[in-house]
Amino acid sequence: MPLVNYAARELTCKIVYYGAGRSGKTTNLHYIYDRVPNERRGAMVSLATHNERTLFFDFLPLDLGRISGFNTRIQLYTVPGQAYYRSTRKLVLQGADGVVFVADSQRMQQEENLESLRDMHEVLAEQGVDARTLPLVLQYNKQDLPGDLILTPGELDDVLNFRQVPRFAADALHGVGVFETLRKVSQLVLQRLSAPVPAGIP
Ligand SMILES: Nc1nc2c(ncn2[C@@H]2O[C@H](COP(=O)(O)OP(=O)(O)OP(=O)(O)O)[C@@H](O)[C@H]2O)c(=O)[nH]1
Ligand SMILES: [Mg+2]
Repeated sequence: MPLVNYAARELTCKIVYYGAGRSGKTTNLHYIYDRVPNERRGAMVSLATHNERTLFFDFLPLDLGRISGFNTRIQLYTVPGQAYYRSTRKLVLQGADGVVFVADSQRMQQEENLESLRDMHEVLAEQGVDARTLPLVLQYNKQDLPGDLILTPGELDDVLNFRQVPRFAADALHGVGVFETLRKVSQLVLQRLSAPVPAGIP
């Protein structure tokens, strides 16, 4: 759930970039950090190994300004994609208000994408989160690579997009699709906040 401080009229939401190792999660955050004006961003924290694999997580706080009278902040996190960091992924995903699943578009990475998507659903289930209600956006990254190496967005939909959630083709290295993805997931998270509570829920 988002952190709401009614007295100070502040709202903080957590968005997690999930996906297999080397799919491009950290690259998304670097691109965002580089393009957002100074006064709208906090320090980016990256805990990585010497070869730039995420070891614990990346963290980037952004200030969206006033929305409906609340000073609104979003905190972006990435998980470490490598299989053996599952317990860290679980910690980072805890309390997420929205998720961007970054998929590697390369043909040969589809097993890894599926495994990571499965892992995400398992972790959410362990945390008692209904994955169907969590705002989710898919990003088909590395679409800049040669056509014979990658799947098209339509083909990736068949492999990964069972829920038919919003998805964006991207080249995070050059920023294509990066802000579109961020804008969409933020919009879904904020929309959910203002949605009326379903009948029957105390
Ligand atoms: N060609 C291309 N390369 C990309 C793109 N996005 C990321 N990369 C490269 O892919 C590699 C892995 O990117 P990262 O952002 O570190 O991947 P990650 O998902 O954070 O990986 P882990 O931290 O191990 O989970 C790096 O060499 C990036 O430069 C893209 O859109 N196109
Ligand atoms: Mg990373």
